[in-house]
Amino acid sequence: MILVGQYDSPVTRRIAIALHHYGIPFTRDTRSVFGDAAAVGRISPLTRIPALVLDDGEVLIDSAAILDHLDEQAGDAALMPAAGPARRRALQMTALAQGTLEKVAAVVYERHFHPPEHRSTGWPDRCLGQARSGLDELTRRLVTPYACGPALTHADVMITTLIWYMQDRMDEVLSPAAHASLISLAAHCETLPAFLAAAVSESEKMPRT
Ligand SMILES: N[C@@H](CCC(=O)N[C@@H](CS)C(=O)NCC(=O)O)C(=O)O
Repeated sequence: MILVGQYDSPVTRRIAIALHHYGIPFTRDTRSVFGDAAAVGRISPLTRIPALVLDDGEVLIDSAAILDHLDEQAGDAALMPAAGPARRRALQMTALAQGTLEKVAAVVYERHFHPPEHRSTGWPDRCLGQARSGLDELTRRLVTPYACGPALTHADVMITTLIWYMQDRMDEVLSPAAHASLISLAAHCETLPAFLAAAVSESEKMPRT
């Protein structure tokens, strides 16, 4: 199978980490969703990443829907509890982290695509406030050693790729004091083999304006 997308996309990287964690072999298409938009659009109908091209040519889009398929392949090793409160909790923590990413990315895109004189003032502030609330709530709900308890879940993966993105690209609402537990969880996860195997190289970063 082929994973389409660059690893500076936290939702793409989280698919790569799951694939490595499950030991599922894959190759990569690292063309840029911005620089090579036409090529990516021929594979991924919304011209978004990640997309996963299965061996029979079927194309899966959207990280949650892709992980649903991979978790099925992984069976008992899946990074998502099968049912009950544990599953609900892991899904909610993952949703909080992914929702926070969406608000951070909205600010990054606003600044990247609009020159200062055309930028909205209210919208980025609203997004930054929502991102800060997301980080605060994740911090409140976090347990140890992993986000949802004793075992690694997709919530840890999403939190870690989110923290990487914020530290690399836009860390103004990430507080080293208030969000220390998230930062330290991410630092630990980055030392795990599946995360190291999906490290972000300089060539996979969206250009800065
Ligand atoms: N909900 C989607 C979000 C995908 C997404 O927003 N991907 C970004 C990269 S992180 C993208 O492709 N951006 C380009 C665009 O939307 O034009 C998922 O989880 O896969």
